[in-house]
Amino acid sequence: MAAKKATAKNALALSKEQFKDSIVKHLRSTLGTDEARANNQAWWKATCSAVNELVFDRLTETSKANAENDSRAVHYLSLEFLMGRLTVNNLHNVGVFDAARDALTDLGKDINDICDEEPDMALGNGGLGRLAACFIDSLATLNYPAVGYGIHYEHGLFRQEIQGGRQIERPDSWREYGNPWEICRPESIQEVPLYGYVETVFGEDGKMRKVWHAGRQIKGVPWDIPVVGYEAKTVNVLRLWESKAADFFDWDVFNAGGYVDSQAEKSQAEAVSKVLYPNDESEQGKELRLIQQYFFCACSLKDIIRRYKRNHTDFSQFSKQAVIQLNDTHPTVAIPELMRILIDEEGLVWDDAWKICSETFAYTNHTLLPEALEKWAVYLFEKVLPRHLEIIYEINRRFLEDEVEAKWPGNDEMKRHLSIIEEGETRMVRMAFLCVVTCFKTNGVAAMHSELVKQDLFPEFCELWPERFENVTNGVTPRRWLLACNEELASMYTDLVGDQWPRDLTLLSKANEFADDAKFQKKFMDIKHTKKVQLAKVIKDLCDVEVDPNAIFDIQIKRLHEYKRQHLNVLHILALYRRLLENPNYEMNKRVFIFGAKAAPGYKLAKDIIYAINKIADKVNNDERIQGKLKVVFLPNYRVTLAEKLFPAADVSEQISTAGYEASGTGNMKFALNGALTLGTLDGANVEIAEEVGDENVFIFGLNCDEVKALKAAGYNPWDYYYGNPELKAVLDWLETDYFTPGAPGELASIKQSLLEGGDPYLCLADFASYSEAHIAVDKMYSDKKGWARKAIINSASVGKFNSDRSIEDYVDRIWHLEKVMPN
Ligand code: TH1
Repeated sequence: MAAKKATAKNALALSKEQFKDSIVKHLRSTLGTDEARANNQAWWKATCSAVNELVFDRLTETSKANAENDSRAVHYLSLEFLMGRLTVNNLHNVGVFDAARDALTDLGKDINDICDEEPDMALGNGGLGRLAACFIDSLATLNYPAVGYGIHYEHGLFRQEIQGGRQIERPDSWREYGNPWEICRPESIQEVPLYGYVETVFGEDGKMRKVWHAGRQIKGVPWDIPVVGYEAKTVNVLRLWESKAADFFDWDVFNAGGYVDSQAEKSQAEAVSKVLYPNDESEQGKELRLIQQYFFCACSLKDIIRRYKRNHTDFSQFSKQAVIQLNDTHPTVAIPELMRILIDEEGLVWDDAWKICSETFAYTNHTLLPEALEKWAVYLFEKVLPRHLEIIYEINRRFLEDEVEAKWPGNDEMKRHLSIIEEGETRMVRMAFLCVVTCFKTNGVAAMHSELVKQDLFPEFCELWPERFENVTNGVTPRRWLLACNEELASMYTDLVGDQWPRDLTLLSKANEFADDAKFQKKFMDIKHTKKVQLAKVIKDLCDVEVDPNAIFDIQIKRLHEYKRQHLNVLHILALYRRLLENPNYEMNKRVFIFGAKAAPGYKLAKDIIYAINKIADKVNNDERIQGKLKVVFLPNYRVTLAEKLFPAADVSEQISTAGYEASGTGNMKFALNGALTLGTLDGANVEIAEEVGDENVFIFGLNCDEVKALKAAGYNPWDYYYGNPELKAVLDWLETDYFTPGAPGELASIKQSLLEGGDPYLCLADFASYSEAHIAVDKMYSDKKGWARKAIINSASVGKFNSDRSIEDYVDRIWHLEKVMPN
């Protein structure tokens, strides 16, 4: 025991005794209870309040330093921030985790039980939202002036229950009983107009002006969440907007005697920030979603401008002071909104306003999937944001008549092709085009993805403006994804390389020198075993399935989507099961296949795949003939807090998307960092992970991106693979029987159908044989204990590049050009 720990240093750090006093004081004076009566919830809140004495102080110092320096800042606009829990992370970053743990122990409490009281802040769907959370952590750690802007959803991503094997969605209520981390800022409330019409008026000077007469007004109430950088020098804010009925509106109706009507108005206004849309990478075109987007963009821009105006009387310095990063196209409406403010409210002429916008906004693209590329119906825009539609038309007119005409003179087909407005039965606004036309930079999120963004998504734009396109490979914060979630491995690394690795993750490469050292290997694999024992207990509690910690833990955790191919994993599990049934002596290491995934509520096939996994798990786990060699586990309600228990316990990381479809992936990085070996396609950041850790330390299989394109172009026929591979045919046919759903044949048939009649759009059948062989290689390799340990160590030691601090420094160098500000 008593291994050294990487502990953030902080001059303000509390001793154990001070921490104890502070917790007890807050139990009494903040929570209105005492040590004898307090429940764990109260203990948790008192602990948070004790840390907040430090955190809020740093928050104030940081905003003072930024105001005094009048520093350039990045504003990260995102509809999603998947923060997870904050307590353990903040304790680590402030550098008082040990003091808090010991204080609570003295007070008769286990810090794990206390921290388990915290609900996840699940204000995001998956990778895109979690990336935003890692980025604001890194921005604070690196002392960059930054504000995250988003929506204060009352309900985050739904809680998933599994009933009879099927997903049921339950509302998430993360702040039902109050959240000690957030601060309401009524002094910064903003008003947001909606609907109505546009009037053209001529001033006395003869100049034409546009006046938007809104049909409704709602107000945005900001809630600030402190973002504590490592060692807590800088504490930035995440500012989340909650929608409320505008005061005057209530009063008007109320005075007219319409008390009930005013309540209806109120609930309409409050609906805007009520719930996060649960669709990952599929766009739905719902009016409320457009209003959500506009609502938070309008509030955020007003906030940015208010802060700018404290030190400036005109807009000439605006784009020097502020850069606005659009996290995918979801906040694109901020572009016409800034144009509207500058022209209609501030009186700038078009060209000046346009110059400011095109120097202020930058856009990150996160996907190439057609169904995720946002388009809004023109009629919807016209109804909700009539003035913004006019502005978009004008942006488009100038773009087509000036830029496109100059490059491709007289080419009307090219104009149609590149127009921000898509013609057709329902005319649509193409949000990604609006971004690329406006923004000074457009970036993809992994090297391969950024190339595809240029070649496949925006080839003509890239011809027009090659200098606008960048890559910034994603990253993950080592504070949450190693220091906080894997204490054991974290302290082993601190013993080895000192306590600076949570900042500079490339320091871990020192462990490569010990990859063949028997003692080091044993220590490393003992930790892996410990984490597997801990996970086995979680699995027992949640699923009532016994799993052997000596088995290979093979994990696929991510949103459920056909392109991510959880069903390819399922087909292989069925093949293994069949082999075991046919040959009880089939040689293999014990294997546990673990899944965690939420399906979008309206995504039928995704839900069917969850059902199939659960039904197959029931059968396999209770089949004595296979002597426990194979187990299948579906963990319900996958979320950040569960992820923190899964990454450290994994042997194999399943990253099996069809090549060309996963923009980056970030789970792949967390797995490797914690010593799991990637079993994956050459897709997204897998490519760069393989580069860093070496091809011999990953299991790559399947078609590459060019081969996928070529096969599709040649006319892919899944039936060829069905008839050509008897094992594949057998497992697909199995899905149609009632073997896994006794008495109800056909319940799993939709999967087979999508893969045959449905044309297998993601080429599961084409990659099956190669995937199956890769699994045999995994199994063989695992039998060589030393060989496996060596590879696990090399993986963990070699992924320093995927620190989100590195991603942020890339954004700063290539796009944001910020300077660090050191608060006092
Ligand atoms: C994800 C990408 O699928 C993933 O590959 C990437 O690592 C991650 O973003 C972070 O860059 C995306 N999530 C969403 C969610 C929505 C729309 C598009 C994407 S792309 C709602």
